[in-house]
Amino acid sequence: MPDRETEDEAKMRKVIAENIRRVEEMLQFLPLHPETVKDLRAKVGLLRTILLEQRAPAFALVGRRGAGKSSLVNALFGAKVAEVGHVKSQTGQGKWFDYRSERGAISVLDTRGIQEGSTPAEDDPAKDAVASILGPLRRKVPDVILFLVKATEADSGIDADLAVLERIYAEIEREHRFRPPLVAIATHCDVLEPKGTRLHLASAEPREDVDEKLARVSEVEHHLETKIKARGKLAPHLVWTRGLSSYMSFRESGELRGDERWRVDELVGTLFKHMPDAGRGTFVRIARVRGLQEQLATDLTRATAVICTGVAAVPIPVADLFPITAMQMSLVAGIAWLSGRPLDKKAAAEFLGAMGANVGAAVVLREGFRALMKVVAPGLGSMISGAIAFAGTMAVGAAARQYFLRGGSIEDARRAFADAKASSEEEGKRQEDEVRRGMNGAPPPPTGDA
Ligand SMILES: Nc1nc2c(ncn2[C@@H]2O[C@H](COP(=O)(O)OP(=O)(O)OP(=O)(O)O)[C@@H](O)[C@H]2O)c(=O)[nH]1
Ligand SMILES: [Mg+2]
Repeated sequence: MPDRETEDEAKMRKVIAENIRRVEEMLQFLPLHPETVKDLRAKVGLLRTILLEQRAPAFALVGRRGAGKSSLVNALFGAKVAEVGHVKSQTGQGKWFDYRSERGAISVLDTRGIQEGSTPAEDDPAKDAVASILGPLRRKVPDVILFLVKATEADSGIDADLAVLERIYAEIEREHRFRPPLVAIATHCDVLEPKGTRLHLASAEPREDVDEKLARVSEVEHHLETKIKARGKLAPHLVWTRGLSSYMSFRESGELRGDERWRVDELVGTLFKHMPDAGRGTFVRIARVRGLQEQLATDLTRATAVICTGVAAVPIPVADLFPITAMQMSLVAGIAWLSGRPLDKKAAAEFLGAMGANVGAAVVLREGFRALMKVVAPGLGSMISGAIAFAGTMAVGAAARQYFLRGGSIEDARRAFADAKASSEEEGKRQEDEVRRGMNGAPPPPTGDA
């Protein structure tokens, strides 16, 4: 559980946990094919992980002193959270440290510079730089290991660094039976020749200068990748090798003075891709990359919509829409949270209120009754159409994304709602068919999205 949880957040989490528990209970009563159950459980699991079980993503940053480890942490936050050393070696004894902003924390093992040139400013009793990080690695396993080299130093003595990296991998493997993905980064690419050519403002620079600089960046990347690939113990784990710049300048007060970050968004995308769901929600809040927030919010929406389709198949009176409404409310709260807002009822309730009280449920109710008038069916049970529950939930999710992630107005959100509802109806029918087929003992088609 995230620390520093406010009372409101704790309350909201309790409500969501209760909703999810109730839905799980309901789904149990559905005589579904085991594959369909498995799929629904996976979707409930995603909601649970994103909304209830988030933790700080954990990165081990390995690199010589001055390679730019602390700067990279700041670059991920887009704010000054880590002390950057300009003269002396800054980061002391290797330990896990939570860097945090009001949007969440990233747990970083900011190793003291490997191959020290000078004693770190903070006292480190451990003589061996490697020994100082083995202890912490035993205590907690990183989601991703980031290996940093200055672009200008990539060809000097990198073998010793890679030997250290191998030791680190061996240790993690021994302790955790896990080998984290490895991301190799050449930092300080902005200072490669031609030094004055700004990569972060490339469109304003002469094309040939930019090309020359990019060619140098590629050269460094190629060299770095070749070196790592030559080591059998590291090669299988390498997922990404890129040059970038994390340079940002801050005033004493912490105020941002200059931002020359280049390709950090690509790095963020890579880290997101290779970390478990339990860290993803927190990470997209911190890094504020809209595309990734959207991606996660879309996943949440779809998962909730499929679950609601299942819930609609449970034979309960039409009026008992509680679980569907509650799940839609949780979805809205979750999307608001991904955008960086606190996880509490207020934002979700205000939004739904402004949209026109419980829009999604209203749709389900209205169309459910319409269906009831048309069809003479025995038992009022499954009169809430799964297709309508699906489309209504997709619509709520689309509206929330429009409002919370894209900063749209309530009017925009209403439009997004109507569009998404119309465009999800066909898929809703397919989803409903799938659930019904499952109830008749047939497995879902293999292409059904998981
Ligand atoms: N131009 C440029 N400077 C950078 C970049 N990344 C870091 N720096 C600068 O390099 C110096 C060292 O950066 P740090 O982030 O403190 O390096 P570190 O790896 O944390 O160093 P230690 O904690 O001492 O091991 C600082 O002056 C940073 O401003 C970059 O991509 N480009
Ligand atoms: Mg540092």
